[in-house]
Amino acid sequence: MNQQDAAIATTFGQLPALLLTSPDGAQASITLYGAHLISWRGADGRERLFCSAKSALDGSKAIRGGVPVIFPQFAERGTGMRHGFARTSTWRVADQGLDEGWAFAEFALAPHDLAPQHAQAWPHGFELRLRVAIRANDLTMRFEVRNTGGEAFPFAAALHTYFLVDDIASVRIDGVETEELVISDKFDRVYENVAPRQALVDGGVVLTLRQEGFTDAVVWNPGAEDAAALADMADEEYRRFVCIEPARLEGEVLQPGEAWRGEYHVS
Ligand code: TA6
Repeated sequence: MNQQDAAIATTFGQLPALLLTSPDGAQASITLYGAHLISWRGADGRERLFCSAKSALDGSKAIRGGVPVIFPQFAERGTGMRHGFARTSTWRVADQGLDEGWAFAEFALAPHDLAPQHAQAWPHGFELRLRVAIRANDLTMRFEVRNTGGEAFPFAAALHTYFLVDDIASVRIDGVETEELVISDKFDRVYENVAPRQALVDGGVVLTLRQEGFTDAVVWNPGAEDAAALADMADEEYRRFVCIEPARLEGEVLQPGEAWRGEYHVS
């Protein structure tokens, strides 16, 4: 396999995307809209990410599934737009290729890429980078925020990962609470200063999750009632995913010239 075959241009719904393929057969698709990882299959061929059949895939609304990049605000913790503008902005491909068997792509977002209303509402000099790399049954995401302006700014960030599961009722999450976590209904909880290693146990499958830089985590499933109220989710789909999200919810302030980095490793 040569460098060109590791990342090829494709579409997902109506959205331009990159398809990554590693020499050992792992695959991932990332849309430029949101630098949104929407599908990841390890070399074992199994899809690991949920994406709703009802998700908008035309750039009119954030994608419901995969890994939305949350920046510069988490949920409604601030006066800006819910979960920030990164997931609904169109990023650029900054780099792509092969590196020691990893197929990777790196996406960039700066103020000149934003819709004018977002650049006005959040008037800071910044550059975001998201690097997605896959090999064997491993996924690594690296998110970087750089202050390219003249003034400090605070931000929040998260990788709002929708893991595909067989049935939410039989899933176990280790590492976020002192006891193992089982989800039986609507669940939405923030874990500050969480342990950096967690596990998602879904029947015979164990995904190991490791976060660096991200100090917090959020676990979410809407449950039957809230799922029914979501226009971009089919009623029964809540059973098929759980969001486990490495996050930096608050407190991070970047001085001019400084950068912050958060990583998520899943295997
Ligand atoms: O991360 C959990 C959360 O903030 C929930 O409260 C939930 O509503 C979810 O994100 C999805 O938000 P969205 O804006 O994508 O509908």
